[in-house]
Amino acid sequence: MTLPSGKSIFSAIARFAGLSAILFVSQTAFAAAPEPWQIGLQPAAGSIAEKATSLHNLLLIIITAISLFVLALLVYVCLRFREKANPVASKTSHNAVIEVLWTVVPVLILVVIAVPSFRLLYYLDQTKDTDMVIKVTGNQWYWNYEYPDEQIGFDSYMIDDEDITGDQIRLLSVDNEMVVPAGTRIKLLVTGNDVMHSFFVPSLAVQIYSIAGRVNEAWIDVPNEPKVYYGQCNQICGVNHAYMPIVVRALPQDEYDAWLASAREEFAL
Ligand SMILES: [Cu+2]
Repeated sequence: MTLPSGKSIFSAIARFAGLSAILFVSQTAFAAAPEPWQIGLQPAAGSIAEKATSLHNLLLIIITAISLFVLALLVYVCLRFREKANPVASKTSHNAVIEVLWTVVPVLILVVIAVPSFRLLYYLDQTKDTDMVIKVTGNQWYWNYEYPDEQIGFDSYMIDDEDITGDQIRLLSVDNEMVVPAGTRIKLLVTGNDVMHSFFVPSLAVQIYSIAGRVNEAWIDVPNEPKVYYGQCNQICGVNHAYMPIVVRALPQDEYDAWLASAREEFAL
């Protein structure tokens, strides 16, 4: 077997990178789904996800700095105090300055983390300014969506591998999607019928448990562009846990109204 020349490797990498970039842009333009070899979070959609992503980025900087600092200390100690360089060990047992420092500095770091963290928690808690309500019920192994104001409700099952068509995504596409108008804030009332499930849509930064006999409240801020957001059950709930995905489809108001008109006939409660 002959190896390709350096030039052709570079052009192959360049072509691959270009192709990936095109695929990435074309897919993310219409859908928020995981990408092959993705590192990091899915692109943030809506104000909650933007705040969660910026908190994540802040934490990433802080934990990276702490890890590098601890690594540097370890390397320094290993070299400076190894037996050869330091044959007589120090008998020091106390150092007031260092003890104050290693107490105060972590406290300050935790305060820096706590402020944006609590700000986000309280932001998540404000479900009062929402435009509409959807009740989400977790079942073994599918989701059920009810629109109480419209008196409609339907089950949402994953599309099996052999039935996948067109632009449907394996393990993520469903037969009946949770359709919402773009540019709205939606209150979710999440409950369960059997074991625990968890309603999780990464790009919208919503994750909330679905528990029988209890209604958990959350809200999502759907951006003002038509797009499909994919999610999955995030609580191990039995053999088909991996096969109860979530699809939130945001449509422009007129298309949503058209969907609603047909849904009123098909899914009337
Ligand atoms: Cu599950």
